[in-house]
Amino acid sequence: MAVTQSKPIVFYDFISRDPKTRPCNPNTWKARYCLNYKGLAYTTIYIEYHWQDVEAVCKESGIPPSRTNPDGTPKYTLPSIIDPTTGTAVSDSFRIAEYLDKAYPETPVVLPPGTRGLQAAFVEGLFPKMLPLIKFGMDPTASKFITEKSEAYFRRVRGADWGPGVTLKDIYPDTQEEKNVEWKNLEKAFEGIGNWIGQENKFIMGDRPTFGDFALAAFLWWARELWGEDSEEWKEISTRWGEGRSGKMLENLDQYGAF
Ligand SMILES: N[C@@H](CCC(=O)N[C@@H](CS)C(=O)NCC(=O)O)C(=O)O
Repeated sequence: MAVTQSKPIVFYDFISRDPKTRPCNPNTWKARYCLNYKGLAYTTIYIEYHWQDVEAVCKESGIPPSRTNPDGTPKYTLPSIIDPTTGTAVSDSFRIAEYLDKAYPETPVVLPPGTRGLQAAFVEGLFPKMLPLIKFGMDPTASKFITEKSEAYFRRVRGADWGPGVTLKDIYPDTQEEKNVEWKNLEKAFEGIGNWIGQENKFIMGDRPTFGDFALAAFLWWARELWGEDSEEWKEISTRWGEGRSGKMLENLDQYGAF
């Protein structure tokens, strides 16, 4: 299936409420980092979070659903890509990474041969560790990421992820005591991830980043957008915890952070 790219890939990402806010969805960033790292040409189409937009755009463009809803109906999600060079449409960041490695084998590999299972396990293991961050991200005032049109939908589905009838208000640590607990949990989570990777390693596999690093960097990127680059919270995460390894990691990937 190896090809030479002849036309830019079309990459679908979410639009932010404030046009000055950088794209900040942790799932779409995994795919964007892969595209940038591989040096592939692409154009971005920004769409609303609102499911009718995601579903309508995907269906119209022939992008398959990435999974099924609990009721068995197809679920369409971003990131998604369409590659006009091969006529292929792919959804789900991991599948996108696999596709790009296969279609463009001369570009830097993001899932090195023999590491697929480990990469998948790393990304899956990362998610529960990032739950404290996700809770902070459910801040009712942090909807600067989500447009007005998509806000009600975002609140409903993200709440429902935690159980029937759960609202974002229930998830967000809104008392100082809850904040302190989740902040400590987040610090411990980053410490744990640092121990997985090893102090001597820049990235999971050593000197070169791979898909799992992009997944971690995508969460860090989100944290930076959430609190703001100059906030005390971001300074603590990026420069104090783990002797600043998270900040350094994101900096090391800055060269692949174009959007
Ligand atoms: N495992 C998927 C997750 C994709 C996903 O769940 N994307 C969410 C945004 S964070 C989405 O598109 N949601 C649309 C919706 O809920 O309608 C990936 O890595 O691509």
